[in-house]
Amino acid sequence: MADLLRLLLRVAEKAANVARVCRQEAPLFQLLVQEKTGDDKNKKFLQDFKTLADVVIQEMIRHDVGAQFPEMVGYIHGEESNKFENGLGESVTVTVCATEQGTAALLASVLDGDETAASLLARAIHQDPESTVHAGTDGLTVPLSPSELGIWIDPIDATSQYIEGREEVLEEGHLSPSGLHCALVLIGVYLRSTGEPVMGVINQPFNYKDPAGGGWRGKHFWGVSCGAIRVCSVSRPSDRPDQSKGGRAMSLVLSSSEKEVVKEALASLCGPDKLVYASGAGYKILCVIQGLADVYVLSEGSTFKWDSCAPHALLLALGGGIVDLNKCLQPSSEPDDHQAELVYHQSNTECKGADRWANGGGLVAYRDQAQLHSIIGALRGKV
Ligand code: 2IP
Ligand code: CA
Repeated sequence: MADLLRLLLRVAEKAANVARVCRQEAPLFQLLVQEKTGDDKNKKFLQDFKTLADVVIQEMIRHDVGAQFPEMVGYIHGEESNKFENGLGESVTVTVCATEQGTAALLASVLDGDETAASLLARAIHQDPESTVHAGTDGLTVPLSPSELGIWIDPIDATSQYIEGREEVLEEGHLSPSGLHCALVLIGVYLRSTGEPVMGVINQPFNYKDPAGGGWRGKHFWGVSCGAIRVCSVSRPSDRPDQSKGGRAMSLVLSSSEKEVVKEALASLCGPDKLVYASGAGYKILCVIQGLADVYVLSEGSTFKWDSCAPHALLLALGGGIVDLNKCLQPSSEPDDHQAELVYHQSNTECKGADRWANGGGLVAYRDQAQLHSIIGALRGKV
């Protein structure tokens, strides 16, 4: 299934292009912002944003993966519903058509006849990205077949940062709490039978802005975790000289909306200056993957399967993982209990709308088991 990995890297790059094109055209960007309603609303925000870019990217990934791997059609899920309402109150189902012209015509009906915007978008969707060499994917063998796999897509995670659009210059080795770089394209692959994540691709569309006016460049990350095969485009922390743990207190990344009681318990474990806050569930997990933070703790059920599946595969490939915090806090839970790792194949049947796919017990994303155990120890009986 190394073919699937290469395809996902290519579609994620296409997705990043679409995300960049949508921001480049200011009037187009205004048109794209819509509010979510009803059960699909992420209860965390008073007002959540749904962009046409999100829907279009998700459908493009679904289309491209389904074309190469027909066995996966029906198992490609995402955050967004592809029903879109235009300014006239008409409901349009957004799909990617066989031709660029067909897609442009469909998009024009969503964009109230704005053909310029529709053609721009359709071009980005149908254009193949410049062929890039994905180091490490050649010669990789993944013993899986498409009929065993399902996919979770988050077309743009941290939509609020994407919409706000603040530009930050990223400093090597440092976590930058908010801004456009927090927006990520996340594509995760899981085993239908067990729900275990096996492959993940992350694309950061706004990683670097050319100071000479050449626009934004993205960056991608990938990982495979399948039995004994554990490969990641990011090197293991132990292989990075600057990341050795010798005497260094662990650093934690949290959501700015984290509960006081959790912050207090964690501050007494590693010191208040070791708690940092950042936007985007995917970006926070990426910080753990990159070693910019050791652990991400979230006590609430405000993330979803599409937020965590892709980065979870990278963490597994690095020897870490993502566990359900509530499960770990149960008195019966044993350290090293793999039952607590998040899985991706079953919905919370008692919930409605997006909450059916929430990581309802909160989570801890970690690279190091020992650090996970200290976090659980510090939170037990307090949350
Ligand atoms: C959101 C986004 C938010 C995050 C939330 C996710 O996804 O990543 O930033 O909240 O959990 O579901 P926070 O930043 O407080 O961690 P989206 O932007 O795709 O809705
Ligand atoms: Ca998300």
